[in-house]
Amino acid sequence: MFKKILIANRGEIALRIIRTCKEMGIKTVAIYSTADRESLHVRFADEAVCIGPPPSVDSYLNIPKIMAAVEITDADAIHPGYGFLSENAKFAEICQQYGVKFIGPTSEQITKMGDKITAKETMIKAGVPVVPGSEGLLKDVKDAIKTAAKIGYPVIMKATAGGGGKGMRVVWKEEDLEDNWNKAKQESKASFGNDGLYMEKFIEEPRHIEFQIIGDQFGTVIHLSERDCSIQRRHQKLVEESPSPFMTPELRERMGDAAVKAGKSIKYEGVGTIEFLVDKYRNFYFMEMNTRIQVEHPVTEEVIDRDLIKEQIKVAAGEKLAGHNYIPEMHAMECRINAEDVYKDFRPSPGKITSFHSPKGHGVRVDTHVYAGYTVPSNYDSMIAKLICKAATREECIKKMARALDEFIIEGIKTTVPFHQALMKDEQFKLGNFNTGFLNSFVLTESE
Ligand code: MV4
Repeated sequence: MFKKILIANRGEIALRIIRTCKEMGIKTVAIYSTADRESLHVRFADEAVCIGPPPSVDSYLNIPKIMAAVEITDADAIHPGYGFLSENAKFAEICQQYGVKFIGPTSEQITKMGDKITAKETMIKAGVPVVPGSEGLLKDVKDAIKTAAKIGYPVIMKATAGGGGKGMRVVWKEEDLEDNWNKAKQESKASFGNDGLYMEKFIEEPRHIEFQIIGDQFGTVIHLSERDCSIQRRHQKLVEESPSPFMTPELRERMGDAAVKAGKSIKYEGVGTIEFLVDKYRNFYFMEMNTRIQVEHPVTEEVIDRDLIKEQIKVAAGEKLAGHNYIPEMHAMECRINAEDVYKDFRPSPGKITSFHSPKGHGVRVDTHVYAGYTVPSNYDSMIAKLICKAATREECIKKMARALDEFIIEGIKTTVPFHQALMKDEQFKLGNFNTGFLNSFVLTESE
């Protein structure tokens, strides 16, 4: 087992990782930017190294500085968390060259899944269903027009280097194709430095259902059930839950098998997520694979009663997995609490938190790095806490969440708490009638 893990991240996830390391008897090293001096991950780690000024490129994304921190603290592993360098194949490779274990998949696995066309081709070979579409890259606009005619409108163009919604364009009819082609090319060139595009049939009003998987170094891959992440706004997830209200035992069997097949086909090591689009007929299609621990992992932890960070560290250290899948035994839901003004188009609301009280009680978990007196910096993403509730049924879970949200006191900044309070009262949400388009028509009104 590792003796000392350097956590190449900040915020709640850095703290979350430190907690598990402590329980496992592993020493921890925090790295931090000058904006995070007062952060709890710095306080609770055994050692802390300041690696630079607030901008991420000078700190949490700066590989030479991080490797220098590894060197001076003699850490034998790096946990990248999510975001930042967690899906950076180059970083994983540099770690390997340095002889420090990157807690995650191999750089080859990251590269393979990072390129969306390669990922899709890999899934087709593995026998995992994918959305019908172009064979690889579109050559030119003529090829795009021909392919769209073959697939049938509506179609969606996606950047092969994309993901998370960037550089995507939906086209409803042939006369709009050329214009969208040009725009998608420009956008993906500007965002990713790669203007490779591919095309798919556009699935209308899909659900986003993802499977958590974990693989060990001996080729065993299992799934840890699904999460429904359909409640999103501009590709930012706001609520995640498990089980999916749309799931049936039969669908879970089919999707779970596909997710495990996907992982086994690349001998996947570590925790990962297979994202699927699910249409109203319960057809499902591979969308992307995330090769990291995700923000919403606690939802899975609560329904299967396992510490995923612990499992992740164990497989990274070469331990073997027991070979069976897990299915949810409870219902869990997570609300992302962001420092944002929900009445002003969710615009960021950084600043000093003047008072803070987090909800408590049976079945309530809050993962956060903030406290009263903490200043939310404007340099990083706006998530300040995750409120996770669990109960025997979805109905009880929603009631508990509503109660917990009412108990949440955060003053000095605006947060997404009022959004979640309204959502927990929405009849369609309570019935489980939603898809990825749900928030387009969800109206939030400011009441006294
Ligand atoms: C799609 C789609 C419909 N049809 N692909 C958005 C993020 C990126 N990972 C893929 N996305 C989509 N791909 C086909 N063929 C609809 C979306 C989509 C979406 C997916 C998941 C969650 C929220 C979404 C919001 C808008 C569009």
